[in-house]
Amino acid sequence: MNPKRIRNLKPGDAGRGPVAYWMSRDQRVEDNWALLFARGMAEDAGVPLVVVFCMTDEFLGAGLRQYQFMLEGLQEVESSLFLKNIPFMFLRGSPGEEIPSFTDKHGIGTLVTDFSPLRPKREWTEKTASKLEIPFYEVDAHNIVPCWVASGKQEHAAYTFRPKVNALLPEFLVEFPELEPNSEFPKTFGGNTEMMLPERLKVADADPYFEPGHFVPGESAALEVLDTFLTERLDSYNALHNDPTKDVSSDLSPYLHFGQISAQRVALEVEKTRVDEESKAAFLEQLIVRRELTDNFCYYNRAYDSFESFPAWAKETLAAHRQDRREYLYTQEELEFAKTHDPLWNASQVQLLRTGKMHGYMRMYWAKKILEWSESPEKALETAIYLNDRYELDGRDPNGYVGILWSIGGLHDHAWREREVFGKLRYMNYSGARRKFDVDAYVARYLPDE
Ligand code: FAD
Ligand code: FO1
Repeated sequence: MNPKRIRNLKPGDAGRGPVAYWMSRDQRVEDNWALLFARGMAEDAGVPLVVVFCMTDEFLGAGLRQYQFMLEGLQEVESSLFLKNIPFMFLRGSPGEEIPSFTDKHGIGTLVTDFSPLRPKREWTEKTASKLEIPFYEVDAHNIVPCWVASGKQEHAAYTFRPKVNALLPEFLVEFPELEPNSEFPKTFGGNTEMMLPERLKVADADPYFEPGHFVPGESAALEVLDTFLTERLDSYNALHNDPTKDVSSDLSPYLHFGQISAQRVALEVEKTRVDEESKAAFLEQLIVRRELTDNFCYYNRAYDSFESFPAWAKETLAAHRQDRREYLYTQEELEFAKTHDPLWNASQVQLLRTGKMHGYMRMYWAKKILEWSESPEKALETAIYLNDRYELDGRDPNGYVGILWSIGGLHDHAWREREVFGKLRYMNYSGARRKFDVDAYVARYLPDE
């Protein structure tokens, strides 16, 4: 595999013990460069491979719906690994403590982990590296073009990032090798802990609105969703993916967020179809350029979820309109339970509460209205992040922080005609939506008695 995908966080000679892959962002067995790299290290050293996952009780506002989705996916990981004689160890607690003690307890000789640009994982990884006495590697198994290869700095917008990524696709958008099994199941790794929900989530009413079942979790379900998308919806993606009444988008985001499917697998399979080039290009633009741009932003900007990270022009124009009268003001509670005057906005919030995935077009409208109906841009940002990360299955993701900063703070966007409250930020409104799609049909689906 391409050595540019790998970074050595802790040099040193590999100990004689097993190789451990600390799985975090990329929760899958197939098409996982971090797992493949760890397997190769174990093969070369003639030692077993073990996979370890550490579950925290809190993660960026995640609730019952996200932990259930993740745990069911991890149960499938455990059984798929078992078929390859690879033990899966499930730990509870803070990874910065639990992972180093796991390596000590089991005499691990080399540690490998996957890559994430978000602060929690970076802190866990930094803490782990400071405690280890063995070599420690990080592999970007999430991006097609490794984040640190695509660009050495925070990119200004998609148009500056796109040529850099596209130039590197021939080198990185390649087929995956098979994952070889362990020769036999290593006896020393027995007695796994139960994969249980965190205590706080066991409260039955933790998530009263959620209708489970819209998205079946796990690696095999993800491949089925991909398959139906390719055969039934990709050909109309270009024309209809911005219409919330036409469900033609891939519905892959929960699986991509939890790493239950590889974006590289998705891109490889899209390329193989005989669908028209326009639809392929429109989809790959989102999957590759837009998505990998968000890792770029979060990686090179640790304050990726704050007002200070808005582009200067946006901070300026929002400040100039700070005192503008807000025609409507809603509390976080009123927004959370879809209690505004706008049936279209309410319908999008109900879609989010019920299914765990709001339509992509509606997310722009949804966030921009939160800016319009909040007392300040900072409050709007806080509310949008809270609601997004509490209810979206694909939340707590670089795509979310960038999507919200694009909508509320003009990130990766440019100035438009100036107006109340928004200043020069791109504006969206109800009549604009009515011109684009059948608003009444979308509202009726989620608010039948409106
Ligand atoms: P498809 O249209 O099928 O796209 C396929 C994949 O391409 C997506 O899964 C995603 O990985 C990527 N993609 C598509 N659109 C974007 C985009 N605008 N930016 C970055 N990547 C994109 N996406 C999340 O994954 N998690 C979030 O929390 C999230 N929050 C958002 C909040 C706001 C305010 C906005 C405007 C966008 C947000 N997005 C988020 C991006 C986008 O809306 C979703 O990725 C998309 O709707 C997921 O549905 P899909 O997989 O069916 O999309
Ligand atoms: N990853 C972990 O390694 N441990 C967790 O406990 C954990 C919880 C979790 C909850 C919600 C969610 O959306 C993701 C979660 N993840 C967890 C995965 C997360 O994407 C990775 O930790 C990334 O490395 C962080 O960027």
